[in-house]
Amino acid sequence: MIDRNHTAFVLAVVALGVAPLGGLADETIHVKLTDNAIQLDPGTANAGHVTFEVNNAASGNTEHEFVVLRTDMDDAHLPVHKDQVTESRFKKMGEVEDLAQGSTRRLSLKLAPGRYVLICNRPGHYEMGMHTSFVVAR
Ligand SMILES: [Cu+2]
Repeated sequence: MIDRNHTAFVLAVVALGVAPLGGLADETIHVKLTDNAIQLDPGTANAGHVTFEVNNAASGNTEHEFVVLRTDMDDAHLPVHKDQVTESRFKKMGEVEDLAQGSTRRLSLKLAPGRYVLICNRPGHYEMGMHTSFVVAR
């Protein structure tokens, strides 16, 4: 009887270790920063720990950055002042700054379900198209 209980206990522990627990997903989003776009693969995530692996794929020797804002706004219609999105109007979740052409950096965030906007806020880059929406599901 003791052996049988022990086996059941071990099996239960193994099952917990294998099964993903709701809300604790750990996902990686590949982010490609081009001169006029931000490309995501995949384009959505589940709530929990999300790691953005951000690559600056600029054609020239251009530094980019990557900013995560929490907002329901359309990513194409954010408030702009002097060629930059007014970040102070939003809840900023995190960012990667001064990313050199060709390099990759990781940004790990704990994200709740909802809508986010991802931008590069180097002067003029948002207006050149460096923005996209990002949805975090439950
Ligand atoms: Cu940029």
